Amino acid sequence: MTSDVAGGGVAGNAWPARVPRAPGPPGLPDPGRCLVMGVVNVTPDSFSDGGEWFGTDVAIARGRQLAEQGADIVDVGGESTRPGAQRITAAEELRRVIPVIAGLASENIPVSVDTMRAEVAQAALDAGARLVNDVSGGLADPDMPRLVGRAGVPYVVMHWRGHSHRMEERAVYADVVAEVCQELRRRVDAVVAEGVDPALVVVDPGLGFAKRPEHNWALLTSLARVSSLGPGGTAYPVLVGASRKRFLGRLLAGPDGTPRPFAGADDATVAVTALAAAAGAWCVRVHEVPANSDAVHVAEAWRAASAGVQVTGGLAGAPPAQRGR
Ligand code: PMM
Repeated sequence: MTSDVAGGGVAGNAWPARVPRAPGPPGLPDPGRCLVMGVVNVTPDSFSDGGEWFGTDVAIARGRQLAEQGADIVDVGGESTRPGAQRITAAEELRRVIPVIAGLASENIPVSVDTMRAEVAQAALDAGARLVNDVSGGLADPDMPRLVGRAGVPYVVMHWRGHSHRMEERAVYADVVAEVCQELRRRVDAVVAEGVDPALVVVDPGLGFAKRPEHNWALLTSLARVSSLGPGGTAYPVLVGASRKRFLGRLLAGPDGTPRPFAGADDATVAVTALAAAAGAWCVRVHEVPANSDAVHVAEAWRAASAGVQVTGGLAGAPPAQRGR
């Protein structure tokens, strides 16, 4: 099976395979499908998994497990970004994430660091991280873009309108897709002006960050527009972080309107993963890897078959843990 969508003859109704997937940045895995980024939040208070992996050994074990389950990248973060969260100090963030990153990197697991601080990003890169995932897109720490530019590593630039304690009041848009694209393009231009190589930029619509449910859905169905922010509409790879977010819990609310708790949103996350991967996302950031990994394989087969490529094989490239499931 090949995922070269541009190659095969395109079948009649090829939705959504006509949407190309922008190539990923060099230095990261490239299995020819949407990547799966597994999340390890080394925090006591993250919305979706707060406290579960709060401790170096348990966090390393979780990261290793995610990689064995098929995560292409393990994303390690030490600061909660849930709505309303207060910031922690840089010293505390370093204490939480650096030993975990060093432990996973020493096992040759591709690691990204989820941080808004240049100081933490630098220490993480020194400890072996290969990608900087900055939910503020370089806005929270003015030193970040220069540091990433000098380091020459891939950089996730997410759409962001401010720290968590002010996030909800900033979720106001007349045309969310147009405004997010415009603000994201400005951030990409700014980080490139500070020395980041455009070939290393990944963009992210920032689902749930100053976004109401309707904003998240509009962005999810406009990934091609979010991607095409480069000069002349050239495409950047897109990362999608929908996993366990509150808009899924609200979608699945009970008859009395009570949102489904986050852990009950894993199946809905898998559905979003399949749709986003089929629509050309470069990577999905998820808390539970096995089912999401299966979903990206299904999506890749869908894309290939929609493009007229015969799909005969099974899960080529899937981790051993998943074969035969
Ligand atoms: N979401 C969270 C944290 N980091 N990084 C990127 N690039 N995109 C996201 O959507 C994103 C992120 C918050 O989710 P969590 O607290 O459940 O991990």
